[in-house]
Amino acid sequence: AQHKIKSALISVFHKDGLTPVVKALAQQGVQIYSTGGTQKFIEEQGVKVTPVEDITSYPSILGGRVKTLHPKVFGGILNRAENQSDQNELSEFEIPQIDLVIVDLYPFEKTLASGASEQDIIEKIDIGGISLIRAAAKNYKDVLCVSNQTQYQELLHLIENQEASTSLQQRKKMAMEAFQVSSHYDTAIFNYFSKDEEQARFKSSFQPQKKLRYGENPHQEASFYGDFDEVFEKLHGKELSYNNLLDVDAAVQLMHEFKGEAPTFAILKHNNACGLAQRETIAQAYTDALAGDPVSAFGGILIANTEIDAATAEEIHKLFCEVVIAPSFSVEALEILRGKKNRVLLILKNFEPANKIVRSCLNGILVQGRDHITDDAAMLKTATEKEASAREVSDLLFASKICKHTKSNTIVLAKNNQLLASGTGQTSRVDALNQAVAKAKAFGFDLNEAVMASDAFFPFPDCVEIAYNAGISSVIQPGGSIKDQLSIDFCNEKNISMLMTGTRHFKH
Ligand code: 93A
Repeated sequence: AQHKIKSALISVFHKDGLTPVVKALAQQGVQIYSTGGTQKFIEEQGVKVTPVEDITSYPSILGGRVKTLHPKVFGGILNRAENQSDQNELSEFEIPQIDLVIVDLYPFEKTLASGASEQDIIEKIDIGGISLIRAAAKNYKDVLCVSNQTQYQELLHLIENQEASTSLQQRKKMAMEAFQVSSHYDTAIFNYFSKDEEQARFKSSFQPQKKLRYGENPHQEASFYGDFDEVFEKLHGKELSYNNLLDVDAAVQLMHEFKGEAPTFAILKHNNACGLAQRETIAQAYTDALAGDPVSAFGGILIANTEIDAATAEEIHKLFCEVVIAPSFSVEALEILRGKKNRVLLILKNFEPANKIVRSCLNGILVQGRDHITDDAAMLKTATEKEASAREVSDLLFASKICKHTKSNTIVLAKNNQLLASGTGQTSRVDALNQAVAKAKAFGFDLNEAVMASDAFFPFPDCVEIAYNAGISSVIQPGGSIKDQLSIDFCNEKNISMLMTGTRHFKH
């Protein structure tokens, strides 16, 4: 599987960094083929090079659009050394073997970012180069593919220290990196082409306009741009306010994480969950969500992921709440809940979170992609000697879903699929944790064997210390602090488990 490089095809847009590479290749007696500009550059370095036209017997045509796209070039790259008929065809058609391909693609993204004209941007969609990369990477068993400048150091090392020979493992790794380059490149092109459609979608989400009674406070005017009726069917109650809409949005985003799961009920206040539980029945889920913080629940927004039945409605009816959202209500439940004139009842028809999030900023707007990652078991890496139990893993993932939808800095404490308490929107993680612990205790929870989720890493071991003292047995966090080890050491010392997700879930 150790292959010696005997010939190379080099076609690079940026020529910098290439000089030591071609000199080293020449020193090893490697035959170098190259395209127009690259060939000229290599010659200027005093290195012998053969124009690719000598292989193809074709000039570069269409203003350079077609220069390497030729069966003699691709035959030289794609042939299988172990396939006799491939090799016969190489001789029959006088195709030279190519063992190394070096490409630096047309700078599509840079051209786009420079504000160039559409014509210039389209011209910078590399066709030949990307094909060379894909061909060489596909045939990694025989060919080494260098698909970007950052790999030159590694390549130089192979040429100089391994006498220009490569192992299968090295070629396969470079092939993987090549497909990373090609997929990134094509994604950038896709994004460019889908821009118009995206903008149209973006615009339509700003219509129609609905005037609201007022904004966050009565002296602020406000409107909603969007289509409420596409998401909800309103069955009952007063007009939704600006603050209600924000809470309703937070509620459906949060509950989207539990879509299709066992009956789950959440109670939100100020866009954060103050109660959430997953149970066998929706009535039990409501009772255990309410237990999380019966004080905050007053005037809250309630959401269920399954139908609300009469038993649940009877319990809800005892609470003053602003909005109740569910995929459906039983006939009896509706009758009970309609018992309060102002209480808003909403059927959640269909909600898919948008891929873009928009906020005003410095008199302009900030736009970002949605946090579409939900932590799952496959992402978890145990950082400690102690492994989490199956029950703990399930609770950790449950807590992390809530954490993702809670204002940062946040700490979420949970046990047996019940939110015990959270610290929300604090200026330090320690404050968030202390708040959560104090709340859990105030509402009578025993934190022994409970789990802790954090939206971001722990810069110091203080949080795990407080958690341990409160009885927490397992922790989930993204990791990535230079001081991770301090928290891990502490957990090891106290025999508690810590699992890293690698994904931060800030919500500012
Ligand atoms: O226009 S292309 O898509 N057509 C081709 O056949 C082709 N072959 C290589 N662009 C092509 N290339 C690209 O040309 C390479 O990816 C590289 O970026 C550039 C190098 O051209 P030159 O050697 O003439 O500077």
